[in-house]
Order: sequence, then C-alpha cells, then structure tokens
Amino acid sequence: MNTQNNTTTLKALIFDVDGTLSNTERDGHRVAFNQAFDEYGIGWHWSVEIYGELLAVTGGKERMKFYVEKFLGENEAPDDIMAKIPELHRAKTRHYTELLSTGAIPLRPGVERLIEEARQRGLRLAIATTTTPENVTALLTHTLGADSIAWFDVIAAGDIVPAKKPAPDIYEYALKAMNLTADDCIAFEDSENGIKSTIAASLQTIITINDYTRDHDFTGACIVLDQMGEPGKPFHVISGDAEGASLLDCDLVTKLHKKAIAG
Ligand code: XBP
Ligand code: MG
Repeated sequence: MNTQNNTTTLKALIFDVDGTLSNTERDGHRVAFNQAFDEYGIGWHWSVEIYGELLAVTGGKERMKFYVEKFLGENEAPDDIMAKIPELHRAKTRHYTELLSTGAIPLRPGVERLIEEARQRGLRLAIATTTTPENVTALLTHTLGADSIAWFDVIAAGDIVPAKKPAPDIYEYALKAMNLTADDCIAFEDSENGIKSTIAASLQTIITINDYTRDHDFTGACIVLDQMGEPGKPFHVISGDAEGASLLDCDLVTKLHKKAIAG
C-alpha cells in the first residue's frame, strides 16, 4: 500500500506464465519431464498427483533436486544424478517446446482478450516467471503468434535471477527493466509461491486459480477468480469484490488496482 500517493495510475500488467497464461503444468511440463526421464532411461514417472506435491518448489532443475532429496530413498537415485540434472533439464525443455509447437496447450480463457485490450489502451506488458525463457517464447509464438514476443517490454524468466519465486527477485527485475515502481503495476498469478513473490515485491495481485492451486492461501490478493472469463463464460469469484463484473477486463483491473493502492 502506498500511503503517500493514492493517485497512482496503472501503467503496466505483469503476468506469470505457468498456470496463469496457460495450464501448462499437468499436461505440459509434467509430460516433458517424464519424456526426458524416459529418454535418459532413469525410470522415474511423475504422476498428476505427485507432480502437485512437487510444485511446492519452483524451477524445473530445483524440482528434480527436491524429488531426489525428499521423495527417493537413500540408494534409489542413479549415480551422479545431481550432476546430470542440467542436461536432463535441457532435454525436458526440448520435449516441452516440441509439445507446445503442436498447439496442444492453449491460453486460458480471457488471457488473449485482456492482453489485446491492454495493448489498445496503451498499458505496458511484462512477464515474470520461473520457467526457462525458451518456454515462454514457444508458448507465446504458438498461441498469440511470433510477433507477440515484442508486445512485452521485458520477459523476465528462469535463471536470470538466482532466487526463484517465492523470492521477489524476478518481479523486482521486471520492475527495474521497465523503470516502474510496484504501485505503477499489477501482477497476475495462480499460486501461493507466486503471490508470496509479488507481495514481497510490494505488488498488488489478481489471482486466477487452477486445479493444482485452488486450495492455496491467497491472503493479500486484490481478488481471487476461477479464470479471467470470456463473453458468455463468466468468471466465478472465489474471494474479493468484482463490482458486478462477469469478466476480467481493463476497467475491472484498473478499479481493483486503484482500490488496493488507496488501501
Ligand atoms: C513455474 C515453475 C516452472 C515450471 C517448469 O512456476 O515452477 O519451473 O514448472 O519450468 P511459476 P522449467 O508459474 O510460479 O513461475 O522446467 O523451465 O523451470
Ligand atoms: Mg504460476
């Protein structure tokens, strides 16, 4: 909350990617991890359920380390597995981007509509995600088209910062790259690690949940919705006040931002 300047106008929208722009985790990243494990003959398989638990840790390389350390017994991991993780992760990224190139993973409802409207209104756009940069480029290219990459002032992704979400670093990096303050912006997230990161970066946050995150703690969000909504496919409000709206458009985003900044 900014107590000194309650007339701050919204200048930019900052989007998380996985789970927010698209439901990439269950049918995208998880599948690609399993393909990489098969390719390397490792014999691991991450079920939908196990993957939900592994999502406690952001970052694919970090997630694999977490699996070895917390899910496998003493002698269950192949020798030198920790040293092989970067290579395994490169294979996973290759499988994931190939999967995206088939068009198998669409954007979530309302995402394209909101981005188009924001561009028409002259709002700036950015991305702040823990996933690998190539994955963001592939998702944007195969959903909004290759030109859409240039719509974003900054695509802050992956190892560009050493500490991934829930640390605030990736959002702070994006703010610095845009030369904006937290109060100039609003963030879009889907997970508890995501909102911990935005709150630590002093950003206001709109949440759209998904099957993996519906039970997360979103204390501090401007609003929690099941999805952004499309004409004829209204969102459902999980918590907060949508002021009678049935889809998330720039008017509602601006109102939510203004109210949150005013405190
Ligand atoms: C997304 C992640 C990512 C992806 C996998 O979290 O944690 O690690 O699951 O991508 P968020 P990589 O939506 O909070 O940014 O394998 O490329 O890391
Ligand atoms: Mg996410």
